[in-house]
Amino acid sequence: MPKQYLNYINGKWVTAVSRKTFKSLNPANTKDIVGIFPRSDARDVDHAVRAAKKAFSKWKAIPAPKRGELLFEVAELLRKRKTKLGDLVTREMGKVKKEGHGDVQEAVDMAYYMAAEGRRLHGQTMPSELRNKSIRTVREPVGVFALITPWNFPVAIPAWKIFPALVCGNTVVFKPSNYTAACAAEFVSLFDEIGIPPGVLNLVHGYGSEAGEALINHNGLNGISFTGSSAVGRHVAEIVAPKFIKHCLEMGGKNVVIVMDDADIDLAVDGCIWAGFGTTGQRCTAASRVVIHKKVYNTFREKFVKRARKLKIGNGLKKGIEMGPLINEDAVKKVEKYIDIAKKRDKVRMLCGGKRHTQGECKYGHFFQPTIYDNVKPKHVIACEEIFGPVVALMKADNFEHAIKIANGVEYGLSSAIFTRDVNRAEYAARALEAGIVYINTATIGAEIQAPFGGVKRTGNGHREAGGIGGALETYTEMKVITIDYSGKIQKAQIQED
Ligand code: UN1
Repeated sequence: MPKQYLNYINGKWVTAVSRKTFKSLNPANTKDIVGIFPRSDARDVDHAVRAAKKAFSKWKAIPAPKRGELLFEVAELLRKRKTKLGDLVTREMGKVKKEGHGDVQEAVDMAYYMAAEGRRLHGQTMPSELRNKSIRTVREPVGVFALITPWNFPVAIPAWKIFPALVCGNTVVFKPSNYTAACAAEFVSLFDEIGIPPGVLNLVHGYGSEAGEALINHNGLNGISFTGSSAVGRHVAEIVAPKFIKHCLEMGGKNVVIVMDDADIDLAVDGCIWAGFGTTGQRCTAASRVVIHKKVYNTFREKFVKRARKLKIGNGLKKGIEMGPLINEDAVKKVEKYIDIAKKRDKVRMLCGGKRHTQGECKYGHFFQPTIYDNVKPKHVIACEEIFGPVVALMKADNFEHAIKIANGVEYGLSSAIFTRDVNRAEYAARALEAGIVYINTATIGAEIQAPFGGVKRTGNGHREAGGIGGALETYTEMKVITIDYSGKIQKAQIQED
């Protein structure tokens, strides 16, 4: 029997008002039902937002180091449950076991990091132009934050948002993807276990079109953080921007790896296999374009295709499997749509893959072969649009400048990488690439949580996740300026006295 899960509102586990439910399935074997969840609507969302609002003043009043200590307890539990929760990530989301465990590890890292931020949360002091007057800044929580997360990092991305939001003194309504609702529920249950005060963290399960839509439309929010597609991100912005509430949007990517003629080719191949086909290409940081210097194009292509063909596809819980399934049937159809466009409209040559993988046990899952295209041009659709699957476009560059031009010729700007042994070129590329993240001699994926994470152009709207000051803490706090004039006079800044 699949496990029955509930919403978590005001410190209690409750059903949806409608009593309706939905299921989440194992994408490697859709006969395996992972869990049954409340299908929430506007009424459940309203209960959760009210609970978060009610809890806010008390939570805000707890000193930040003490809030951090509570989060530290969650970090300890999370670390102890890593194997169990990591296996669940693989079962519900499909990424291979090592990556499932890595997903939880990223959350553990974030938990400890943000718990300790409770003892920092620094402001600044600045000198006044007047005597006997001091100026400083302090960080204050924003209020009730709605956190809407995708399925591709079912524990890590919620952790990126929940830990900084809470340590800064905000209260939260968390709406995870319906595809990875069990991971979200197990994660939230850790906060319940350590006794987080009621209403501080609320979990509402459901569909984006129902619970998600109700949440972004709720008038009780002070902030919202969303990770997902650019289309949905735009919709969120259209709804919340007129209300002037903080909205941090983390969206798509069309990330690039540049391979220069002086690169260590085997290293570059390794990096591109990991960045292109790790997590079955379903990372917003995945490298779906590889721009290769013409002198090494053929060598790289041969080695890369050979490696991709050998990747072992299957249920990620099994030993030796290197690539799991796509998340659902829609994702497979989306990849197939791009394969059709590449063939019929852009007439690009496919080097390998292009089909569903249905051998043996895989017939009950959403598996797809690693797919590589040859000599793709910047105008081709597969070089411009985010596919979110195991599809990589190889592109040829005449020289370094040309490679940078191709790299920057897309509407997204999250992650990027260059393989070269020339330190000057590496530094030049690091400055010239239009992206929030640049890697030198390594893959585009695997950002560490202590660094700010986010992108430019269509990828984001100017906020950063993760990291401390200059990163997530900016999103989850409002800066307040406090000035004390201890001169006993009304001194006038900027005014010249007669
Ligand atoms: C995402 O795909 O939305 O840098 C996040 C990485 C991971 C996070 C990816 N740490 O690939």
